[in-house]
Amino acid sequence: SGKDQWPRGDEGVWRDGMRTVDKDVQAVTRSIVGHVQTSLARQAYNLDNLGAYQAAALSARDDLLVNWNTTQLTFTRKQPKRAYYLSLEFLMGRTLDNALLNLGLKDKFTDGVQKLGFNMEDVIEQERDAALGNGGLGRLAACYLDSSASQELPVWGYGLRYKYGIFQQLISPQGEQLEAPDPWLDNQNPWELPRLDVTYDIRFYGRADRLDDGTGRAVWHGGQEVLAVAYDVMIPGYDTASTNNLRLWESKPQRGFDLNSFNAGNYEGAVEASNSASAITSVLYPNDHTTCAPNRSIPIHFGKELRLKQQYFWTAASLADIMRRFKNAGKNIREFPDFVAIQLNDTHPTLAIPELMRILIDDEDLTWDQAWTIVTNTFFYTNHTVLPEALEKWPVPLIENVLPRHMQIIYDISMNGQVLLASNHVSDIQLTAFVEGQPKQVRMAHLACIGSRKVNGVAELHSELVQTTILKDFVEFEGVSKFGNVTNGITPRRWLDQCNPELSALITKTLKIEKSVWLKDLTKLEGLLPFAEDKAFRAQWSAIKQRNKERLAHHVQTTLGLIIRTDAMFDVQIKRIHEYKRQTLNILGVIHRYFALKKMTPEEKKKVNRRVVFFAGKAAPAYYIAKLTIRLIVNVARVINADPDTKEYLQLYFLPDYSVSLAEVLIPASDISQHISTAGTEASGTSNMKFCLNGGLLLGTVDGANIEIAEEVGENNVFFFGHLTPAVEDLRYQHLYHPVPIEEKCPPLAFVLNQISAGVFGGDGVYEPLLNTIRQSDYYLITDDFDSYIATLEMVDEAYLDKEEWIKKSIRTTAKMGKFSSDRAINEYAESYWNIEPVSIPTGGL
Ligand code: B1H
Repeated sequence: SGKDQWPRGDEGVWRDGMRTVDKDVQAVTRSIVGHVQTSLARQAYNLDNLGAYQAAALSARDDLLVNWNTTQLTFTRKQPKRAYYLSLEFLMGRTLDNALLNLGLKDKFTDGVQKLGFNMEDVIEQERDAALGNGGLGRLAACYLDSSASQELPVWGYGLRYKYGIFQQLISPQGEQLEAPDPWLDNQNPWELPRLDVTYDIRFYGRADRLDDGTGRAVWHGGQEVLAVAYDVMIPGYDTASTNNLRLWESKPQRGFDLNSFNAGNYEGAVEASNSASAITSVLYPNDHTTCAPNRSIPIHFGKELRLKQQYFWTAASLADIMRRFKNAGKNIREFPDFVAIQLNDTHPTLAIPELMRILIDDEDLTWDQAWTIVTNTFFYTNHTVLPEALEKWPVPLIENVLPRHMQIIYDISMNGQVLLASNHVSDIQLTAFVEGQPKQVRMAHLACIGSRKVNGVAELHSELVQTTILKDFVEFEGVSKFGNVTNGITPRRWLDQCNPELSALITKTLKIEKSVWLKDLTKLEGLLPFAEDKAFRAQWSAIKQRNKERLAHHVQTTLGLIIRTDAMFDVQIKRIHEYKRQTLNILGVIHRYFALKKMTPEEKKKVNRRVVFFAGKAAPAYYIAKLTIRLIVNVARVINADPDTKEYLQLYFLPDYSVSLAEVLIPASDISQHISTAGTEASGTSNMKFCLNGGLLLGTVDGANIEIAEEVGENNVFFFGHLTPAVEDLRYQHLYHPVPIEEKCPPLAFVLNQISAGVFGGDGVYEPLLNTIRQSDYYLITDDFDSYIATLEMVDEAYLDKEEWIKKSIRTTAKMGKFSSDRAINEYAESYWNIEPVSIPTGGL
C-alpha cells in the first residue's frame, strides 16, 4: 500500500528529493565541488590531494547510500532468509577505487577529478587502509562480503570497530621489527555511518542466579554494563545496485561517567570505569595463530580477559541486533532458523552459542530442548586451522568470572551431550568441550561443533584433516554428513580488475565479452587457453607483467628510496611471518644461492637466471622466533645487495608494513610466488590464488589450496616439492628419537647455518635461537625439505630462461583460475549451508 511505502507526507515531494546513481561527469564534478564547499568547508584554491580524496569519497558514498537504502528497504519488505557473517576481523583495505569500479563510475570520476586538476591515482593513494585484520582470515571475510553483495545475497557482516587496526610495522636499523599504533580513524572515515541510535547494553561479571521454578531459567544481574554502538559500512556489489551492510560495534561507557561514583567522591573510579568500557574495542589483537604469547619469557601485553570481553561484547551485540530485526518482522521465535543463518568465522564468535541459549531460555521462556533445536539449526562453523597452538581454549575460572550465566550454560550443553552419548550407548569417545586440568578449560572448537548445524574446513586437504584429527570423535558420533568443505576464494574484482587494470583490459579484449560477464563468471577465463599459442598475444601478456614490475619498482623507489632492477625474475613471499609458513626455508635458500654465486666464474655467471627476491609480512609482537626471521632477512639483504660479486644476479628486499594496498602492487608484478608451508599446516592460503590469477606461477608444497590450484592448472604448470602430509608425523618422530646431525643429513644446509653462526650476516650470535629451532627439534621439517626445495628452485630457473614457455604457463595458469572466485565459494555457503537465495534489487532507487 502507499501508506506502507511512504509513511508520511506527499509521495511526489519525497520522490522529487531523491538522489539517483546514474551520473554523468558533470554530476560527478558538481557533487565533488559541493562536498569541498560544504562537507569539508574548504576552498578550491588550497585543496590538496587529501582534500580531493575526501570530497571524491563523500561523493561516492552518496551513491553507495542510495543503493544501500534501496537494498535494505527491499530486504525489510521481502523478508528473505538472511545470513550473518560473524568475524572478529574484516581486512577491507582501501574502499574508493573498489567502490567506483563496483558502481561502474571509475571512468567518470577519473575524468571529473582530472577536470578539477587532480590525478585519480594520487587521489586514491591518499586513503588509509582499513586494516581490521591479521591476514588471510580477515581478508577472506572481506572477499566474501564483496561476493555476497555482487550476487545479491542478503548477507550482513558483524564485527568490531577497533580504534587501532593491525599495528604499523617499522624496521629498525638493526633489522628489528618495531610496532607503532595504527590510528586509522584519525582522518575522519567517510565509509562509515555512525548509528548512534542503534545501541545495546552488554553485561559482564555479576551473578547468575538459577530460578528454582524447574524451568532451568536464571537471572543474570549486577556487574558492569557497557554500551555497544553500531557503525555501518556499505558493501557495494559489482554491477548491481545490491549494497550490503557490515555492522561494526564500538564500546562506550553507558553514561559519560558513573553518577554514583561521582557523588561518592570517587571521580577517579568513575573515569576508570569509563576507560575500561572504551578499552574493549580499542585494539585488534595481532596474534594470529596463537591465543597467547608463544614465548612466555616475553611479557604478554595483550591480556586474555580483554580478548574474552571483546568476543562476548561483539557476539552479544550482534545477536541482540539480529533478534531485534527478526522480531520486528513479526515472526514466531520457533521460526528463527527459517529466517536466520549465522556463520561463525573460526571459533572467535563461539560464545554466540551459549548467548543464544541464554536469550531463548531466560528471555524468551523456551525449554532447553526447544532452544537447543533452534541454536543447532542456526549456526554454522568454519574452522581455519588445525595447528594446536591456534585452537582457542578458555580457562573455566575466567569465563565463570566474566560470564557466569554462560558458564552454567556451557556446563549444561556438555552434560546434555553426555546424556545423549550414554543413551546411544557410546561411552568411549570424548565429546565434551572440556579439557581437564588445572585450571579446567573449554575447547571452543568443540563447543562450536556441538552447537552448529554444519562444520567446514577451507580446502579439501584441510577439511579432511579437520575430520580425521581435531574433530574426529564428532564425526564418529554425529556422522560425516555434518562435515564439509568449502574451498576458499578471492574476489576477482579487487584481485584482478582493480589491482591489474591492464591485464583486465587485455582479457576483456581477447575474450570479446563484456568485462562484467567474466568478472561475474570467472570460469570464462578458460577462453584464454588457445591464446597461449599466439605469439603476439604472449608478447602483450608479458609486456603487461613487465610494466607491473616497473610499477612495483617505482613504488619501492618512491616509498623506500631503493632502486630495484626489473630485468630479473620477481620471486615473492608475502604473508604473516610464522615458523609453519617457513620464511626461514626461503631465506636459507637465498643464502645458499648467494654462496653458490660467489663460487662461480664470470663465464658461469652469464648463464645464471637473475632473481629479485621479495619478502613482506608482520610478526606477532611477542613471537620472538618470527621477529628473528625478519632480522635475518633484513641483514642478509644488506650483505648481498652490497656485494659486487653477486648483486647483479641476486637482490633481496624486505618490504616493511605489508598491507592489502601493498599486496595490490606486489601481486601483479610477481613471476613466481612461494607458498611453502610444512605439508598439512596451511589450511588453505588465499594469496596463492591471487598470484596465479595474475599470471604468477606457484612454487609450493603439497598443502592447502596449492593442491587444488595444481589440479586446475595442471601439475606441469606449478612447481611442487617437499614431503607429503602423511609423512610429517613420522619425520617428527624420527627427529625426536633417531636424530641425525645436519652435517650428515643435509650438508649444504649445515654450511648455510654455519655461515650465519660465523657472523657473515652480522648479529653477534643473535640468530642462534632461530637456528637452534632447526638444529634441534626441527618441528617444521626444514632439514627434510631443504634438498628438494633447492632442486625445485633450480627447475624454476631453468623454466624461466625459456621465456616463451614460461609465458604460456602464465597464461594457462590465469585461464584455469575460475574455481577460485569467492563467488563460487559464497554460492556453496548460500546453497549447501545457509539455504538463502538472491534478492533482486531495483536500480535507480525505489
Ligand atoms: C587462518 C587464523 C587465525 N587460520 C587466530 N587461522 C587468529 C587464527 O587472532 N587470532 O586469534 C587469527 C587468525 N587464520 C588462516 O585463514 C589460514 O592460516 C589460511 O590458510 C587460510 O587461507 C585463511 C582463510 O581461511
